[in-house]
Amino acid sequence: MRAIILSVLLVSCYALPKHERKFPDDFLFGTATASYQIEGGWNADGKGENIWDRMTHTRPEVIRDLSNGDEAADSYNNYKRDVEMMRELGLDAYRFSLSWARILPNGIANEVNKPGVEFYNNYINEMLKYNITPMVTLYHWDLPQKLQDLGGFTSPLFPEWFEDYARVVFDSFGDRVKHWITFNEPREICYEGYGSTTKAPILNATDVGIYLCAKHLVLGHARAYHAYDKDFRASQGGTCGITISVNWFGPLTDSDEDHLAAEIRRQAEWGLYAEPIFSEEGGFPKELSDKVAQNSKEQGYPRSRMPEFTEDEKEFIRGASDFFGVNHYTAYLISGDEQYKTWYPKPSLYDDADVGSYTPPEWPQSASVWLKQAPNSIYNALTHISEKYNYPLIYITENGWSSHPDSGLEDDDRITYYRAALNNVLDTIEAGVNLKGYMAWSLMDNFEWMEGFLERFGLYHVDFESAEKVRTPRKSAFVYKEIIRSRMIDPNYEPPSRTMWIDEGH
Ligand code: PNW
Repeated sequence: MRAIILSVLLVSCYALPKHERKFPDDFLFGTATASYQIEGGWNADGKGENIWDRMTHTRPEVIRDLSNGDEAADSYNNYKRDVEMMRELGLDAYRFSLSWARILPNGIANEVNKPGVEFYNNYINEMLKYNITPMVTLYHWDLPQKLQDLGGFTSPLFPEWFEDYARVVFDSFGDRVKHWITFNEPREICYEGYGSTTKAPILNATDVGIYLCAKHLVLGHARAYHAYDKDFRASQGGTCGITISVNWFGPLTDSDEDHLAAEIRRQAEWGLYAEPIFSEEGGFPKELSDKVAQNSKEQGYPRSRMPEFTEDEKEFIRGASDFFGVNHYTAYLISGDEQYKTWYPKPSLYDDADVGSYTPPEWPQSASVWLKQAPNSIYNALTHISEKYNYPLIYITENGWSSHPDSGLEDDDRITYYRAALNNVLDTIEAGVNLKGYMAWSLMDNFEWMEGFLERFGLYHVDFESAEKVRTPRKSAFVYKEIIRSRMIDPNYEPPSRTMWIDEGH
């Protein structure tokens, strides 16, 4: 009997050659962008100042090419062209973010900026005209400066500011938007923005910044989720989740030491934000919080640098998400061995974690130092979080590859990356992961934060020198279009020409 089952299994696994496997019909294929990276119009029509406006205007030297997002790809004026590109690709969905200060110039919900709301209405309505499902992120890193002046994410008032903003947003767009993402990448907000100098507001409060931010961010997420659940879901019928960056952190060797090191690194990278929301127990991850408590004591702090949640808060946060949004790009191999450790400020997150990391030199390198093409990393990351958190609904809300600005339109390295990633997505679905969508980062080249315009992630090239910010499809755009159309990955597909078209029905 077992032999029969085994051979049936083998036959069904091997029945389809890899390149004939299909994505399910209801699988959402999309692309992603973020407000500050594409919109421009930094002070147009009543928009308030945000932390990226402030930082790039007062500290231009922190951006590698001294640029800023004042104009970016000018989607504020080019939104119809953006939607035309979505139609060219044949997208099912488009993920974009709202600029908080464009809607609430002071951050506080006392005054709504009508033209800001109007802009997003136009963007959304234009997508819906062509059956493109909007997936909307409320916060992709552009905090209103006024709220930063009051402490931003370190303020215990942050959760209520965020809930107030979320209510305005649900109220304004929720009749048409059914996929809400509260925050994009808590790690990048909290560690990079508050615990180091790699994102605005470059606070560099290495000891407590990240942990204070993590607590208030997670509480803010839960407040927005419950507001939606209680007051909007019944009439609007949508879903609300969060997007966390989940790269894969596996053990370098099979030793117990490396397994433990990898677990601690995962807690430091994404467990801090996922554990309170998706775990049964709730609260911050145990091993890491024990380490921080112990270190804090030795360092003379009167209490742990990592704050705690009350039991009521834990209860409020636990389960407060309809799906797990995953941004995934790469992998690292983690070790407890001293030879792999590097220097980190003391005290800080990575000093607390105290593990080393390694990436094999043979993994292909993109234009971004941190981004290499790692084998099987989507499968490893997604099966891991599925097992850990009882198979939540997952969307990959970002995945993509960067090239150099002068690398042209023939982006075969990006095509190789996407094909490998999407084959790995199919492996992941076959393994039983409840994965329902994939958003490529990015629809078009955009302002890549501290790297300015020096790293390009677009399926479409953008000519930032031109007044119209002309968009031109790269070869990868044609390949992605064919994957979406056929729901298959043909390893040999060559676009017949480089002239774009819109298929009937799009
Ligand atoms: C994401 N990492 O950031 C952001 O959501 C986007 O805004 C950004 O443009 C895109 O990825 C490309 O950088 C990340 O170090 C930044 O692994 C860093 C990492 C991952 C994602």
